[in-house]
Amino acid sequence: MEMTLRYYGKDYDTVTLQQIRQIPGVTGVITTLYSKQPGELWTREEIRALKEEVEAAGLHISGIESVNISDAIKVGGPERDQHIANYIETLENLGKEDIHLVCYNFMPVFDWTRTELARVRPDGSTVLAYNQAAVDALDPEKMFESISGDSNGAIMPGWEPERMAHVKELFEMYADIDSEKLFENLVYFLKKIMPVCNEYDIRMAIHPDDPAWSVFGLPRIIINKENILRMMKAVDDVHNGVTFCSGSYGTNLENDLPEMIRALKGRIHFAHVRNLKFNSPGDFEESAHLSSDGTFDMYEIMRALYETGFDGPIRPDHGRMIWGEKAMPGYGLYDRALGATYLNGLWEAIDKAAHRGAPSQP
Ligand SMILES: [Mn+2]
Repeated sequence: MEMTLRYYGKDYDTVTLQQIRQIPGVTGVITTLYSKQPGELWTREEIRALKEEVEAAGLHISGIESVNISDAIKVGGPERDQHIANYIETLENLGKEDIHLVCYNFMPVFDWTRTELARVRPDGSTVLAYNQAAVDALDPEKMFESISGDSNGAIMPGWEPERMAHVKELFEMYADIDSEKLFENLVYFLKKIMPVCNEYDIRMAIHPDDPAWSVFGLPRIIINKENILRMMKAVDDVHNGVTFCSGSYGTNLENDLPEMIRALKGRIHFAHVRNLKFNSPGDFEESAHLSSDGTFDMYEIMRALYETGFDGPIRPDHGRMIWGEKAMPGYGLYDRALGATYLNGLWEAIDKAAHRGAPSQP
């Protein structure tokens, strides 16, 4: 296991690589070329420049989050094969630069969905939150306005203004796409990219849909154990794996997170570990990482990762906004650093307990 932090690049992130370098136990970053549009090619020179920037700060690139999938690939539109060709060439360029992990998602139109980006908690911190009744009352085309108005000026991943300006057309593109069709298009994409993933040993790690159910009538497929197992079986290659995001799968309380981790053993290439606090099944907020602040048992989640031999990067996921910090909602420095430190502490305790009683080395 390697502890990492997400980094959006110097032009977009309020957190610097130098700050990340000072979080105890964090040795890598999960990053991206944030200005790239889905479907666009990443050149080797651009990737190398990003890598050099990270390495100059004494860190390394542990993986990419994300190389985004275009809507043409998701709906099987006319530009699909060209976009897949660009994706393959991007993977080849990443492989040549010794980067072997790519996180992506296959969510239609909207990436993650939250109804509040700054809900105030009793301690004065602010957090992202979701309320189903608020979603049900909302016109999806107004969703972007409500998100962008509250983002501290940041461009939220998956909510890029260029795409959201065409949200009506996006909905029309998906009019005939049900969950079966979306699944077929995912399998089509995975089959096309597996040869290059094998050649360069690139582990693809699909991020779950968040929340893990259909919103605004759009299909969502990466939501539970059954669907992921189906996806892995359809393209049965170790390079076709998953990002285990506790905060996304955990939005559905029927998902037993430690049990899912055990069922996906060997195919979890990357983990986002965070807690949620449920106020009711349709209302949750992104609490501190600590078990006692939320609904999940973080010790059991980390223990399941440990016991299944997980050896990929973990990152604390969204954090609360605390201590007066102004940053992209969910992506401040302070609470994510606390999260990383807490998760490292759990891991150390689990590791030491596992070795207790084992014969001591001479
Ligand atoms: Mn996540």
